[in-house]
Amino acid sequence: MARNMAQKRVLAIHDISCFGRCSLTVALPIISSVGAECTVIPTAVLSTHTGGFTGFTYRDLTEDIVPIVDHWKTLDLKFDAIYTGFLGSFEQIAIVADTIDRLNEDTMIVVDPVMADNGKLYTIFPKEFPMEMRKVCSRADVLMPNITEATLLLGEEYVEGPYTPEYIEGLMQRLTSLGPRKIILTGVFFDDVKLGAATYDADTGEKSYYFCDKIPGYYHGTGDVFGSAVVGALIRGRSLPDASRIAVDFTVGSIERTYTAKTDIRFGVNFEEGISQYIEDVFEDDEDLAQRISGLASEIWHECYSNVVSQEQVDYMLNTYHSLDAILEEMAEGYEYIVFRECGKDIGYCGFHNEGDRIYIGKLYLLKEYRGKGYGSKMFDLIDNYARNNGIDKEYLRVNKSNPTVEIYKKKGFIISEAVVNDIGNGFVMDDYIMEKTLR
Ligand code: PXL
Repeated sequence: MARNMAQKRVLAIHDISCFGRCSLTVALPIISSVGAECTVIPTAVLSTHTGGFTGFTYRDLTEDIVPIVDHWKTLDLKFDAIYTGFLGSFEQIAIVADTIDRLNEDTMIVVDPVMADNGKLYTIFPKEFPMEMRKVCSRADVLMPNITEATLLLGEEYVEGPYTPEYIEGLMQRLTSLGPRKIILTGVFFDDVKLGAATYDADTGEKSYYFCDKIPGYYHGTGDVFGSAVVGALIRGRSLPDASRIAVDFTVGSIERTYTAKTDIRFGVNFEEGISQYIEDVFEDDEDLAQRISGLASEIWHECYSNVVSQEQVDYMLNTYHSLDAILEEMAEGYEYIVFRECGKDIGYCGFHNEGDRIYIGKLYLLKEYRGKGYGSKMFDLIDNYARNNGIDKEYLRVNKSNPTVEIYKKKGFIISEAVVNDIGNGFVMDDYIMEKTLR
């Protein structure tokens, strides 16, 4: 785990709901857990959150916000990130938008426009609230709405799921017209089994999805667990898709523990017992990743290639090209490795290398039960996108002549350009095709 770097400072602007595990009582421990300083502006103090409780107290602290920021201006404080969530009034929205402007100095602004779910604006808010919330959203670098919030922000009709990738990607693209370049959309589902999050980066065109099995019921504060986990991961330098995946795993783990314990759902989710795993996920380094890849390679080669080449050759290939050291060496040479994951389980990976004029796709592997489900296409999309972003329009790969995937690669636009027989030592040969593709 590599943790050395100048300590980051995050400002979390949320209310503090004293009981019920949401807002600041969630943001503080999660963001601190990855070694970032978590500074706060409490916007209100409530006895509990407002979801499902009646009779809660509410002390509005809006009038304290400007004096707090005025004082900080005398201290010359700098923030690496500002994370906002639940805001209680139009006035608070205006002041928080202004606070962002006053404190933003190369600061990553992450906005969770907490206001609605399941097609409905929370009953405490007037119907004009979403349009006001746009003021804060327009200042965001990363916007993290759920689908209901996304449609309200865009002034679109709420659509019941299941959704299609086209709809989800369209929604995310339209959200970038409000200002933010990066979107994380939560509550995404394409069927009744899995639920997850999607990401879109308008600067790179990169999009990603990550799903887990749906757990029955509705859980309060999960948006704050998710959002805080995203902020913690991003501030420690993880990519948008990684941050989203890590946050989904953390949130779903928290829901699972709560579901199993049959806790009153108003009491929030047990995220506390997931913090140590969250920290491990955020600080995963190349060696941890290479370990996972090597494990996948072994499982996939034994299952898949034992019929294509001899058992001895499988072992030789694994020890020579898919060992922890071999993978680490490739990473050091600039190979990109991306592991595909679902429900906390690694399901496959791709590895490719930018050779300047073309991309060499060295690895494209999926566990048996995940083949034929569209993951391969996602891997190709991801590599195509990488190539385009790097101004490259050619990709190539090599494949054993008797491997049935030759036909799949043809369908993906690859053509056989060469047949090669390579002596790879120990009496083994690779009898391969080189296949290449030109992007258009
Ligand atoms: O979890 C978001 C949140 C934050 N703060 C308050 C809330 C809620 C959600 O209901 O009521 C006061």
